[in-house]
Amino acid sequence: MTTDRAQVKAALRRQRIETPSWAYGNSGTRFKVFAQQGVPRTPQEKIDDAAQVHRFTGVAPTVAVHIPWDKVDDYAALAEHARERGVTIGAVNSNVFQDDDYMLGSVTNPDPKVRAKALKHLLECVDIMDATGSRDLKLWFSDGTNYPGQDDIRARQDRLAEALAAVYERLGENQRFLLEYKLFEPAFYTTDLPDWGTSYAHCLKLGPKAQVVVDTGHHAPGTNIEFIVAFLLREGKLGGFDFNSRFYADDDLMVGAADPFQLFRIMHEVIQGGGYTDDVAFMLDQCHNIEPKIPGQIRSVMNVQEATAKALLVDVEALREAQQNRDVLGANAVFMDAYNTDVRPLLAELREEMGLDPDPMAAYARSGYFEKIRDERKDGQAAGWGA
Ligand code: RM4
Ligand code: MN
Repeated sequence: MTTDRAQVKAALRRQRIETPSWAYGNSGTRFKVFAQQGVPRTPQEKIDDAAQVHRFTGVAPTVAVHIPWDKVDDYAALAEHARERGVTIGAVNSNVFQDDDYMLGSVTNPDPKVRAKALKHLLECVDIMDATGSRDLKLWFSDGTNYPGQDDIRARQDRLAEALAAVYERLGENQRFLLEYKLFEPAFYTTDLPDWGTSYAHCLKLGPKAQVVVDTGHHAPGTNIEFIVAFLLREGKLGGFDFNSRFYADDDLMVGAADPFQLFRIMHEVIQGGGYTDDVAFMLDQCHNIEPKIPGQIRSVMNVQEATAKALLVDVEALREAQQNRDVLGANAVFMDAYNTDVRPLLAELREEMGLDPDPMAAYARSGYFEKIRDERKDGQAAGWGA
């Protein structure tokens, strides 16, 4: 391989992976939320835990918040709390899916009063971004219908477009929104933003501050996600990722757990497509229902790093040459050679150069942080989905 090891390490050192505040709280399925020990009770404590992930990996300096799960009186103070812990607040995630009013939709609801309420929340999220200094507003809508004939599919697109235009107008100069899509669930018949094409079409109409976010768990089985990534990057419309993995429907398992090869293929397109910059946000969107949460996040960050390292190791010159020579097997061999490289020693070396422990999982386990939060957070209401 001709790729320079030092260059690969320098690129990995620059990587930024954002962790989600909700990953630190209790979570589960609609069947059961299992309570874990030491779970944060407040947004501040979630940030404290996120800071641990950064402390042991060195590449997770931001934490995404979710409103109203992380509702506080003073967002500037929350941002200050984060800074004191060595991290900053990243994307603000809106939530227009957990209120009784939203049973038939939020911004696409046939009732204009419900639409106005949802829009008000989205605009409030931009106010929060002003206070926290966040660049990105992540918009995910659970809107859709369950039964044919329930509502007018096209009218719902009009309502969606109207709300998005109002949010777009409100964005500040250095702010953007990331429009997320999801194939289905909670709506079972139509979803108003079911795929990247729908998201892309809305974003294209609005302008450069509207970008598509690819949640890796939100596609039909067999979807070629790296193709979507390559296409969106070519169009300058890839705003970021919500990383996770899934075996069936959206289930928010650890990124790289189900299909590390897919993650590598995605990172290859990101790097080749010029997306390995701050303009593309690498966020985790996961829940740790049965595994411990902070180690789950550390493992996830490491999984992204490993896929990235392998993608950086692709011998691009040799790959191009094989492609030009129509050498199908040769090109595939160059690609697979990078994927099959064990990058763990390289990442351990990088961590040592960064003044970190080469083994973040073991270092966290030794740190005593879990025992501390287990004891300190005995009383009070743990954050999470309840149940
Ligand atoms: C959605 C979507 C959003 C996340 C919520 C909690 O399925 O992935 O990004 O904010 O879940
Ligand atoms: Mn998501």
